Amino acid sequence: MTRNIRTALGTLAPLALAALAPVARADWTRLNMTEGVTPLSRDIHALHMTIFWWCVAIGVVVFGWMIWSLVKFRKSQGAKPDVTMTHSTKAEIIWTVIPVGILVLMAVPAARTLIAIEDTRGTELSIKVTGYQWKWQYDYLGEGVSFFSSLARSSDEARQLKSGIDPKSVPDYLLDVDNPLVVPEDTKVRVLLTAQDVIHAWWVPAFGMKKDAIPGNVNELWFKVDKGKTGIYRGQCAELCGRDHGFMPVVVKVVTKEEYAAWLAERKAATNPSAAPAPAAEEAAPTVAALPTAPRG
Ligand SMILES: [Cu+2]
Repeated sequence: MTRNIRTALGTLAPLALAALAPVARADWTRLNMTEGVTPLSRDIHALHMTIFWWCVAIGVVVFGWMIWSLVKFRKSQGAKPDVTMTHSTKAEIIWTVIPVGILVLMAVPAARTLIAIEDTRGTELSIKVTGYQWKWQYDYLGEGVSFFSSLARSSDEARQLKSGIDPKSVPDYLLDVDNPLVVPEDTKVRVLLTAQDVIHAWWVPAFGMKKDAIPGNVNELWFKVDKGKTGIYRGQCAELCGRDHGFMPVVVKVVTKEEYAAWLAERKAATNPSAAPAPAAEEAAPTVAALPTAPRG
């Protein structure tokens, strides 16, 4: 019997190793949650890793003990089952108190992070995000700037049935939009989320943030992208919202405060050209540009 097991193991082990070879070469960091580019995303990642290693330790102890017991007290070694034991108060207390203690220890850092996620004090910029089937609308509150953000035309053309366009030839296929959300770095941005038709969810993994956009309801989230982390960040609608759910990506362009001020002034002029004659627009521009660069406490 033992020889049979050894033969089977001898045959299976090389096969298992061969099957695992590509796994060993894989980029494991890509499987994990992203660390992101905001203080919150780093907190969430740290929390995730802490709880992960707690779980690993618990797994090692529980399975280690179990396997050791199976081997040590096997029948072939003369182990006899204890058929008289029906109840042990001591054991029940131990297996209740230890897990409760571990849960309390886990709850402390988790509660701290959850509170930080809800803390929108000190917001510097508020943007209302409205989900539609199947696009996003961004309203810069108090700035009079508002626009829609839809799937980029190159992706939209390629996705049509029998378009003849190879999706692989389209850069950022299904992940690009016509008008990205533009925000400044190192600025606390509050996002107010709602929807016009059905439930959507606004998700940017690098910001560690995902929340439902619900019709008739306003949800809130915030992010503050680290200084020096300018660039394009991509996300998705994360709530199945209908036929084209997969075709309403989120793209956030993070720029410097100066670039943001210039972009906002340009956008305001483009939004309302008749209300702002040329000289007035020129006068207004420096005021707008001065706002985000002003020193903050
Ligand atoms: Cu959706």
